[in-house]
Amino acid sequence: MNTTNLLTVTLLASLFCACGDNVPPPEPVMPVPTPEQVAWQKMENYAFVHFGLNTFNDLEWGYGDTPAETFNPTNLDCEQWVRVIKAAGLKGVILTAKHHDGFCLWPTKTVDYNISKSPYKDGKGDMVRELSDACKKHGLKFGLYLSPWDRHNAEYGREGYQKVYHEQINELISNYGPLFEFWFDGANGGNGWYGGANETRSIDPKSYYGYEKAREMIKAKHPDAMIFGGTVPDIRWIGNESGWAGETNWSPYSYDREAKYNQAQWGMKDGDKWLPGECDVSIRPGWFYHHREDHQVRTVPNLVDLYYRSVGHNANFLLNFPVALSGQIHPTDSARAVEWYHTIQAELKDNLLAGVKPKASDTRGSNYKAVNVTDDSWDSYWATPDGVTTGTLTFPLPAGTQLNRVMIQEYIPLGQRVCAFAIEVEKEGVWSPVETSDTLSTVGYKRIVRFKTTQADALRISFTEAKGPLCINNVEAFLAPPLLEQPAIVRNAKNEVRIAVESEGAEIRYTTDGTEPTISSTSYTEPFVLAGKGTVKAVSCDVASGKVGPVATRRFDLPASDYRVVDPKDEKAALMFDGNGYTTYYLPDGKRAVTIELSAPHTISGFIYTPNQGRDAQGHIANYRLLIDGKEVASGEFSNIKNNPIEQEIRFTPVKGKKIVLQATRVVDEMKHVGIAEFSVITED
Ligand code: FUL
Repeated sequence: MNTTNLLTVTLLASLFCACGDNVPPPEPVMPVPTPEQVAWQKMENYAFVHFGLNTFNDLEWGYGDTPAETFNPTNLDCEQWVRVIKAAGLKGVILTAKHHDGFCLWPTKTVDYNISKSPYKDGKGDMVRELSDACKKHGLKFGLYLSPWDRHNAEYGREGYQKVYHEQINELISNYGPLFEFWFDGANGGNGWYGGANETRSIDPKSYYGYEKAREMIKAKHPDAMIFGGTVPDIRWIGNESGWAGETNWSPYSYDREAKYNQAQWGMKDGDKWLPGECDVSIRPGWFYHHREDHQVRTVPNLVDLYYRSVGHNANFLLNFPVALSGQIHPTDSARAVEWYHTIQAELKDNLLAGVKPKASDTRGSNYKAVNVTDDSWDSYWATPDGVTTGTLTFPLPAGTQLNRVMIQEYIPLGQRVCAFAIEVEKEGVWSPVETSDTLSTVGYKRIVRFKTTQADALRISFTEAKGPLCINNVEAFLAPPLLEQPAIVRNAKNEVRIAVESEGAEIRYTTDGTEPTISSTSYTEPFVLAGKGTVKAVSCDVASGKVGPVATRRFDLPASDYRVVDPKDEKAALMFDGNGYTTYYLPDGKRAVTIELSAPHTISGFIYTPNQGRDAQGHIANYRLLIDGKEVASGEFSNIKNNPIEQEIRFTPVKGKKIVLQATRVVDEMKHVGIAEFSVITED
């Protein structure tokens, strides 16, 4: 080093000592994320697309024998998908290159059951190519879902399949450019076509698929890609397909430890691996497109709520678009998604803490000052000295500032630390906690707390328990405008209709004649009786501004009083008709069927079965038979009911009858009693 350089270094060092105090950063609290995991977490929101043979055959889980010729989109446009996804603020998209039916959306050399055997582009199509090209063109990240379970492949369950599966991975990772995520879903084994064998095959997912080798292959070509599922993942499934993470949500997790089925929703405080949560959910009830769900697209308030309960709960949000038969995202879905994005942008637009200088109870040194939480840098953070694991940040505000959201972020490269915190506001010299139903426990990458709009002269966040010195890199606060929720409409066992809404200060208007409710429709003040068939539509409204929210529609068929359970004779059976999906009738030990008699014969064209809507409920019917007056009118599978326990609507050729038998031919957890939360028939007269 020459003298000038030496002088410069000495000068710089003395300058650093004069303005900084050279205190080292806190020791990391293990486990910590890799830089790739941090980059992935910063994506926050991205899209899923479920598209394939199921789309054209109105299925959720193809059996493996659906003809390849039925894959025939007439107006396929991957650029339309990408435009919608980008306009909805989503940062990437994951495509179902192969779902459980085994049909490959690219012209794989591994199996014949692929897009080249379909009429699409006369067998010259390649969906993986089309979507990856569109993503490159529009600057969107691209990922792939390759179902390990393959209901088509004759070798599935035997030795030969692993080679095929790995070769499919090899094709996908070699030919379509950078991938940000590779998805192995968890559905495994069971019945299927399997090359014509039509049987049930079970495997041990831990050893059967060779996930360790698959990981090596993927990482060798795509070091940044996050692997979802399998035995050696980088991220974890959040434990439900409803799109939310627990309020307490630790990114650390341990898969090799005994855990409750739903533990993934909360993570593990003492988990030994950094496995951040990903919340997957579909914008419609099903993952694949079904025309009958066109009116069931999630509303904007519902999607906004999910954003707060996923990204705002320290997880990423994976929003699925079931692309329609035309080969495009349905206009309702795209409009909702784009409006959802704009609503969130509007809710979190004006940061009330921007440029505010907070006061900290304690500071590690001049490089870790409290002001780092309101600057624009993600990498600067407020930290407390070693040994200090509690502390407060107080933000002065212009007197009477109104607010209802607080966002907090921890500097996760050093691990997740906060275990408990409190949010208080000062009004005329008095401090009080904000009104929220949230448990204020973990923070992690991002925590957003919603609370009742309050006035404040100052805001205080108290961290009351942490796993090490505090490292907070960002705090923001907002006043989100009121959002009018869609009301919930239910009819109980006494045929009484109740309408409820959660929006702060909102009123409800409704109609029963099929017309769209407006601000001048009947005001809902108390339950009313609907003793026959009918449609109730309701909205919440803000009387002051005259604004109304999204319309909720419920079509009610026969009322509860028209059903009588004749076998088993059990008072509790009435729970099937009480309009409450959380109260469930569990059949007595060994019983697999209920017999119901209608008060009069009707022309019946379908039925609706609702499994228990409670968290982690069991006893869902997986396969069913329905008999009317002794004749079987329908039988089949409620695909994916374990992970996505939504209302199941089954249609059949209309039959006139009175006596109905619903039989469970398979239950998700065979050891459990058969559970029916709600049951109703669809009548045509
Ligand atoms: C699950 C599958 O069984 C569903 O069909 C869907 O693909 C969902 C995202 O993952 O495991």
